[in-house]
Amino acid sequence: MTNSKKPLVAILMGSDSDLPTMQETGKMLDKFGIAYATRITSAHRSPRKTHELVAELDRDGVQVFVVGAGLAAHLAGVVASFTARPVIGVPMGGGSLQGVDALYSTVQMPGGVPVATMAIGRHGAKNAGVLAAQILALQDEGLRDRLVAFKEELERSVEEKDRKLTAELRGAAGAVGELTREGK
Ligand code: C2R
Repeated sequence: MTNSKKPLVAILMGSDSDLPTMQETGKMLDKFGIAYATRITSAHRSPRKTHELVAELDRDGVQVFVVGAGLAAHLAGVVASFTARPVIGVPMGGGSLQGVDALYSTVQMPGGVPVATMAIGRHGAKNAGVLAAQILALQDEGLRDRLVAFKEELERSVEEKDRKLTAELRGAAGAVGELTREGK
């Protein structure tokens, strides 16, 4: 998941079990043509490595950190303690508390050390990719254009779903003679 250009985003995660979720972030960054590095590190299990890795990525020019972790998810907060770059946290779902533990651990940062916390799980991971792109787009007009096109694509996809549903209901209405309940 690391492409050949110099990474502008680092996707960090606490374990390989987070990878299926965090791949959603990578997919969005691929879509916008943003280079990124993907690494596993743990504030709990490998604190020294976490410190060194964040310092190294920071030095190498990473602009935004996206950090996924589950359970007592302290990784994003610890990353934020080591860098002045923006940190986006993604709480993993699953576990006995279905990700609510990770959500609270990620979002409840003490003043001075923000972590922009996304939704639990895949939607959060996807949005982390979009938010990272939006941050980078502040300095990159081409990227901003791609984000605008993405918004238009979202709008078109809703239109398409509505058109399809309306056509299906029309078909059904032919059989039952009506389109909406209000029509009764
Ligand atoms: P395993 O699947 O390796 O047992 O990990 C990981 O992000 C993962 O979701 C279970 C969960 O533990 C999380 N983990 C953290 C941290 N390190 C690992 N929350 C940390 O440093 O915050």
